[in-house]
Amino acid sequence: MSDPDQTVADRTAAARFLRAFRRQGVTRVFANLGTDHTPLLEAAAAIRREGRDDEIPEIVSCPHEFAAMSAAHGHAVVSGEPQVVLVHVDVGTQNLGAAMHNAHRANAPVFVLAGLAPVTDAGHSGSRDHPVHYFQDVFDQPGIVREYTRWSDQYRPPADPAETVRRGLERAGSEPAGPVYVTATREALSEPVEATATGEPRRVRSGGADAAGVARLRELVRGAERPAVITSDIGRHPADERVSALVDFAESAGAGVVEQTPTTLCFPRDHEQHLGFDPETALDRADLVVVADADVPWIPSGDVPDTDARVVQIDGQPTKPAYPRWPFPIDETIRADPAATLEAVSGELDPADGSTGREFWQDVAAERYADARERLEADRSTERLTPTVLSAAIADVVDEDTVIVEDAVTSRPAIMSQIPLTEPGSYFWKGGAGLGWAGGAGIGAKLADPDKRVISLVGDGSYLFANPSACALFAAETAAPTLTVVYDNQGWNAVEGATTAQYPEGAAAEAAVPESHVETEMDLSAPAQVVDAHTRVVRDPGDLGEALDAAVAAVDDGTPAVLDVKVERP
Ligand SMILES: Cc1ncc(C[n+]2csc(CCOP(=O)(O)OP(=O)(O)O)c2C)c(N)n1
Ligand SMILES: [Mg+2]
Repeated sequence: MSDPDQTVADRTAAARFLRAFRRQGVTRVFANLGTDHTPLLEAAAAIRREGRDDEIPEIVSCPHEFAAMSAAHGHAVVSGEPQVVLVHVDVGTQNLGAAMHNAHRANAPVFVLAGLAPVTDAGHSGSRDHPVHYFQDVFDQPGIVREYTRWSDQYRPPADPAETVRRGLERAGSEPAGPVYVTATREALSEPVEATATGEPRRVRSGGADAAGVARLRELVRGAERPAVITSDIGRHPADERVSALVDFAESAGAGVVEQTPTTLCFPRDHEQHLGFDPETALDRADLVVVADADVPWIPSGDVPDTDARVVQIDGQPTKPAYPRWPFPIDETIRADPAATLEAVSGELDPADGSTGREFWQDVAAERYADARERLEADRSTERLTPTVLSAAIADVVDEDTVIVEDAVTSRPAIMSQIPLTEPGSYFWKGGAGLGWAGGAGIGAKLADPDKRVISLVGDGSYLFANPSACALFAAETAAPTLTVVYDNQGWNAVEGATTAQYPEGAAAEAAVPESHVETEMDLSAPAQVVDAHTRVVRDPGDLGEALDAAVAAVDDGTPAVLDVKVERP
């Protein structure tokens, strides 16, 4: 009989999973563990004991699944590489919760591996041996997340897990990218399996438009005086080349650019043709609107879009198969990657043709920049601590190596207008509706690019949704320090705003929507004190500069920092 360690290390399905992940470039598994993972832990330990650590990914223990999934999402969008999350049966899957929704909506490639309850009552080393193995046995565990996955499978021996890994990474990383979900019982993971020849996962993406599509778009652009682009995601990985494709197009076509609920930086936020973050600015004025990589290009309520513009959509998935309804009127559709398509079109434009559009949009943008400055001056002159004042102070500590991870809800407009980020890959937002993303996502972003200074900007609500103590421990354990700034308006301003918008004269508005306010005095930096973090509460605008400088110095020195800044509601 062979050496038992050797058997565990090299022949069990668990070992094959780990080795296959690593062979496909996965260096880290974001794991929240349970009794279903014993074969994986044993295989990893046996392989490491033989000094072959570099054959398997590092298993990073994450104190909460939501944080693990958000970290994987944050890492994936920064690095462009699919990440792996390991969770415990049905309960761990349920704790992925809204982080799964966010990764789905943001097309973040994440391979989720979940244990299943053992299927045997006795007779196998992995058989049930605890009451929880009966509690956790449910009818349709993958159904918990099916809607949010691109693909799902149950691993069954004697198949080689390497093929499950290859297939899952291929479905996660190919367009439309997103989460995949694989289950395995611990008996299955304990089985010895034979290795088979396995290929590489393909990464299939849309290319640019064909010659006819490029020619048609060029003709439309040449015929337009005020073209505009509305985009949410065009600056995604690889950010440098995609952002510069949009900049080249905007400058040569004379197009203004709106970043509509951007998931990342799509266009430099100090550019003289940046029209801001409200699509109406373009829809009201443009004669050609190019919707490029946007899931929700505008809100089609009331009289929006009140536009005479021709609307052209360029998108790899133009009919948006992940949305039950997609009611946006589009005049012409080009199914292609928008960055490659715009690059091809700008190569064929005469920049002189764009001068009318450039001048027109530069005036519009200049007005917007002036409004932002005036607003800041007004708030500063009255010594108010508003989201605008806080954002301007944060802008002072942002440099070209800063990455902003944002989940700040109603403080978002202030952040967007006061922090003039310019670098591709310098900004990320969750892309969906699940609050709490930034806690884990900031850690993932820092792990993906350790030389960057990561600053998470969050609301008091979204900070608490992230399980902040778990995130503080997670950051400490992974040596991934970030600065978190809480825009603490003592409650859920978005809920107050939504209620008063729908019922402006209503009883709830009259009472200032009491359910949206926190009356209890709270120190939101305290949850980070489960580790030796740099923490502080800021109440006075005069203290902002010094507090931010000290927090940044701490983070640059390797200590996570949280500032709870008490702001007025915008
Ligand atoms: C997981 C989750 N639960 C609830 C909501 C509903 N929701 C949307 S905005 C909001 C309030 C957010 O509060 P905060 O982060 O403090 O931002 P503010 O609205 O005060 O700017 C809530 C509860 C959500 N989007 N996600
Ligand atoms: Mg709030």
